[in-house]
Amino acid sequence: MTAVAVVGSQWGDEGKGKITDFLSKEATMAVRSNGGNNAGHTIEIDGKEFKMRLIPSGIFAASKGAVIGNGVVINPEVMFGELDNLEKNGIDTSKLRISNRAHIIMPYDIKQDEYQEESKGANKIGTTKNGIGPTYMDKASRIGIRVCDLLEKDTFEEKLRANLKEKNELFTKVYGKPALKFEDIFDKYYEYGQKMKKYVTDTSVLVNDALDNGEKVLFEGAQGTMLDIDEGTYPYVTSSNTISGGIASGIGMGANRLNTVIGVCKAYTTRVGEGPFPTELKDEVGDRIRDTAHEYGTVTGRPRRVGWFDSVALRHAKRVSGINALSLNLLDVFSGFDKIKIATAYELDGKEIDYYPASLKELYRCKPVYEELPAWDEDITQVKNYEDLPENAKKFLKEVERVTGVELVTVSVGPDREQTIVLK
Ligand code: 2SA
Ligand code: MG
Repeated sequence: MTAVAVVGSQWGDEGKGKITDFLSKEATMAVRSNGGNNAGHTIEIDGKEFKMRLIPSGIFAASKGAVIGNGVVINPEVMFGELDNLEKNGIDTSKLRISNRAHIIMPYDIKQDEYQEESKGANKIGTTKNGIGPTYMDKASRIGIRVCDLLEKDTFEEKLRANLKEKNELFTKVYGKPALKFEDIFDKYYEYGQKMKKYVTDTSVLVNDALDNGEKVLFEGAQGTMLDIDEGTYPYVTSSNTISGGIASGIGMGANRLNTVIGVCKAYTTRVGEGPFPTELKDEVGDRIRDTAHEYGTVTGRPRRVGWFDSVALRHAKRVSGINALSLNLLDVFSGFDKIKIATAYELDGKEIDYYPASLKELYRCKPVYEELPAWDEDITQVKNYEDLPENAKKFLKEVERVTGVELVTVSVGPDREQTIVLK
């Protein structure tokens, strides 16, 4: 198998970094195709922790390149910060490749994200305030600044002047905020472009060539299916396609190229930010899961909302992303629990349904239909083989496979690389 994608199958933070790290050792190329520094996972290498938000975590192992594809939005300051940190720790960063078609997160995009959220008040999305949404807005409105534009001084100047005119109008007239100055942005960002130059190429060619040569390429998804701009809980979503289809467009490759799509999930569900969450637990059970699993955001530090495993959402994710393998994390959290619940369907206005409603109002009226499974007392954090798991843990995993219709490939029982049970 040459092309393996890792995608989140819930609302992000599923622990994609772990399986990505695991698979990246075999891959010669690691690729990111959506989102920006709203993503993030922590990778541990030789006892050192690296917080990766933009650079593919495959940078540590991939011999042929760590690729930032055209579908990614780049904050150059964050990127160079990450690069500096890697270099300081002796990691070879020369394999980084950046798409000439990727869009740049500009200072006005970050401001716009902040002002938009502020003005929405109670209806805010709860974004990471990294300027992700406004950058994709610029892209869709065809005023975005791409990497290749940053490299042409006159093009960049022209676009920046035009954009600032428009954005400042919005900032001052609609939001009552100060205007941004051309001089404060131009030189700094042109410099970023010059610094970026050595990494810039047509990454679509690079990735397609690697696939044509039979190389193993790992596609690192960011966020999760339920945050997808088309298939997620709109408008409480991020602004990119987080589903596997987003990989094809975010790289410039055929949709038929992926062999395996691994969906990553937790043994329960979490969500940060606002929006519907049918299986949410607002009680002491939820608090217990949050405390046991340290469910606080890596990017914003916000406490994550916690709920039971939702197979309706999982089956939705399986369908829209073509998930054909499942990687489950944080099974160990349920040691010492009395029971575990799995939502098998929703009840909407007295009727049982088996699909994810598009309407937010309907979603808010959905009540999960649960089945209950007994938990276990044993500490399972040192278990290495499936056979050695407590019977009830095995039953839970079997049930996850049954209700999702996808086979598990890995199960994680702790944060360490070693604490992974490989099933297939
Ligand atoms: P934004 O900033 O425009 O993308 O925010 C829109 C909504 O999307 C949510 N969001 C996320 N939720 C969970 N995880 C995210 N990213 C990382 C991941 C998290 C991490 O990929 O796993 O590990 O640090 C992520 N990114 C965006 C956000 O809360 C808003 O609800
Ligand atoms: Mg994450």
